[in-house]
Amino acid sequence: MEEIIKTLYSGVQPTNNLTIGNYIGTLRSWRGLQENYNCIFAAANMHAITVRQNPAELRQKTLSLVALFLACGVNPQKSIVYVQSHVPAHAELCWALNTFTYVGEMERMTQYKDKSSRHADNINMGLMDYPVLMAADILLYQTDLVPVGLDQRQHLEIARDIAVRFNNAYTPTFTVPEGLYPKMGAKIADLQDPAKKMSKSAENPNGAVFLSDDKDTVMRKFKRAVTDSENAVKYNPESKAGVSNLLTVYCAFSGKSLEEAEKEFEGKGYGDFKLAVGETVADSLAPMQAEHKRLLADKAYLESVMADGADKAEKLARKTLSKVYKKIGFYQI
Ligand code: AQP
Repeated sequence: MEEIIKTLYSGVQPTNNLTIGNYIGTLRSWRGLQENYNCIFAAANMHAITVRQNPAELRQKTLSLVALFLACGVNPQKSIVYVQSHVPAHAELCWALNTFTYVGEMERMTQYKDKSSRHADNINMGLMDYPVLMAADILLYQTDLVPVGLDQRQHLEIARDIAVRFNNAYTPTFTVPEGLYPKMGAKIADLQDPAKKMSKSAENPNGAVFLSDDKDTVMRKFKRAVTDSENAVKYNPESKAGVSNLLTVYCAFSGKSLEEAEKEFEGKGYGDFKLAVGETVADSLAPMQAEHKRLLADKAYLESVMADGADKAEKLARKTLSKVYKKIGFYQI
């Protein structure tokens, strides 16, 4: 019997520079996942404009993000890599799914509440509709699995609800997707405020380590990271949030277990510990940064990857969209 390979979808917004939070939460797993799944990876530029962007920067960051996917080990021969706005079906399915989503549900979304308080001068409809567009992204490809960080769990749950609602209103149309959360590092915290998640658009740039940061910057940011007065490198997210976050980052980049890491720093102070975390992160980022730089210099190649990806994504997306249009009663010619 032929084995059915599951479909996996993930996207990242080309907003600002990516952080080690984005990397640990999702990107780093992509290389390995390609071996077992049909993978589709998107630069989610339609999501990015829910917060005002500089057009020239958005274009450049989109290209840079595609290069970063490849620098992280995504193989465009194996996986579909594309830019969201190149596949019009996302906007089209989003519109249809809007009519299966309630305003009250969207108003309750944590990210909507957070972003509307941070961008009070621009609480636009897109910001509120973000989860429906995300549902369209996922459902268009009959996705089984979505590797994301914990901050996206609420949105993934809504995508599942919308899929079930639509399937029940008609006949089974969408695969109901499951979230794939990393066992460790599903929510990397801000280095200056461990109660907050590390974010690309953090107000304090010292709180986030960017994938593009050079070694000096990485070392400085870890040196200044908030810890506690105990001076014991132990994992306890409740009472030692800062140190536990650093331990998580250290393990994610070194491949060591928490027990191994705790043992390694037994009897050592926070100074030595932070130095080791900084060194490990900076040394792991260096080859990826070099590959990213090399790829960015080859715009023609990146554009060919985007065009090929858009082509493949469009074909799959159209198939689902046409099913949806048929079920909801759109006249088709
Ligand atoms: N701190 C985090 N820890 C673990 N995973 C994280 N992700 C984001 N922050 C962390 C995961 O990264 C992926 C891409 O995120 P996104 O581009 O869709 O935007 P986001 O979730 O809104 O991330 P940011 O960094 O906070 O971006 P801005 O500041 O632009 O809103 C997702 O899988 C997310 O779970």
